This record gives sequence, C-alpha cells and structure tokens, in this order.
Amino acid sequence: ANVEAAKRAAARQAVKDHFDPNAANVGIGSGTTIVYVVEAIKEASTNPAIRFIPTGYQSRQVIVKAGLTPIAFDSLAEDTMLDVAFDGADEVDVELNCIKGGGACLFQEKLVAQRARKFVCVADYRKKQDRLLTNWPTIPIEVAPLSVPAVLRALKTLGATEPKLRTTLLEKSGPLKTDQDFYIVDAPFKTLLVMEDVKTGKGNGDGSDGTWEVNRLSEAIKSLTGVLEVGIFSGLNGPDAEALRATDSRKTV
Ligand code: DER
Repeated sequence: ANVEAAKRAAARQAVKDHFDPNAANVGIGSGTTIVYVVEAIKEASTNPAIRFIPTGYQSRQVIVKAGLTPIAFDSLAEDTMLDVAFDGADEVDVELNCIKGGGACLFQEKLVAQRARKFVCVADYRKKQDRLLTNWPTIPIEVAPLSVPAVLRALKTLGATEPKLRTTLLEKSGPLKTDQDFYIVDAPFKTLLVMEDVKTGKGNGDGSDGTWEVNRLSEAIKSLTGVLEVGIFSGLNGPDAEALRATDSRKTV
C-alpha cells in the first residue's frame, strides 16, 4: 500500500479519536507522519488559544508553517500537563513500547510525551511489529560528545553489535548534532523481549543469557555515564492503551 496514504490515514484517525478542539496545550512530535497530524489538527480546529509544544527545531517549523502557535516546553508552568501529545515512532511492539529517535529528536520527544495526559503514537503499518528491533535494527541513544568512546565500549559489553556514532556525509561531514548539541549513537541489539516473554521463560531479559527485555535494556543503557536519553519509550500506555491498540494496519498504534 502507499506509505504516504497510510501515514495520512493513521494521522487523521489519531486526530479524529484524540484531538479535542478545546484543548489548551498539545504536544507535537518530529518526523514526517507528524506533518499529516498537524494538517488534520488545522482542519479540525481554528481555536487560536491552543498552544502547541514542539519536540525540537523541525517540529517547531511544522507548527509555525501551519500557522499554529508554538510555545517552548520550558515556558509551561511547573504543574501544567499537556492535554495530549502526538508523535511518530520507528517501531511499535504488541505492548505499544516504541523505538524512537530515527529523527534524532528523542530527548525532547520523551520530555513532551511524559508531560502529556495522553500520548498518541501515530504509526503506519510498517512500524507495527511483534517485538522491538524486528524491522528497525538499532536503539538511538543521545550521548554527550565526551562520553562517546566509553559509551560505545559499554554498549558492546551489554551485547550491542557494532554500535555506531550517527554521521552524515550529505548534509555535514562528521557526526550529527542534536538540538541539545549532543551526538546520537545507534546501537544494534537482538530483537527485544517483552515482560510476558520473561514470565514464560523465553529468556532472562537481563542480558545474562544474551536476551534483553525492553525496560531492563533501557535502564541499563540509561545508567551509562554520559547518556542523556534512550530511544525506547515504554510505560506511556496509560489506562486507555487498549483503546489505542492498533485494530488494523492503517490505524494509530
Ligand atoms: O524520531 C522519531 O522518533 C520520529 O518520531 C520518527 O522517527 C518517526 O518518523 P516518521 O514519521 O518520519 O516515520
């Protein structure tokens, strides 16, 4: 099926099901699918009072280009929650855990996702897999430049094969820098387990037998000195997660 049409269908469904035109604060993620989400929001509401919180430079550009009002994440009052946050993902598993960071915006994406009452992941059929790292091979990790060599070494001891610093040759020779002026390391691991797999004895899930469960690996990576954030989003599926579970490949996940 046409991927763009699938992205647009998932975006429109997500906005139809989860965007409230009376919302006060709405989080907007990064990537290409989010452009269709903003397009659908624009059609659904002309309420100028809504404030849109971006997850980085590109996300802010999408908001401004659509004529919507961006506000900086750190200008939110301490106890203000976002009504909803929409974002894409690189892969989503059966428990709605996500791999994110293909667009190198994972740090601000996680800040915004965690600040929202509801996190809506908008993903077309390509992203929906049984387990994480089935189709998307690596975990994106945001790292302080000084820590990169030590983090690469530590990731190998955790079981990553050939973790690499993300460099571009087209746009800029040398390592890509994030909106926080950090680097991205992409770490390939074997397909991850979910909690159910550990319970049913498919593996220890703690790296001791070569298998990792989503949350344990995320915590192990996060604890490495110099790691700012890890591109594994889990535990964001609140009470209505069932409602969000994809019912078909084009719907939101
Ligand atoms: O970087 C991210 O996590 C993005 O949300 C992302 O990778 C999804 O991008 P896409 O909508 O262009 O596939």
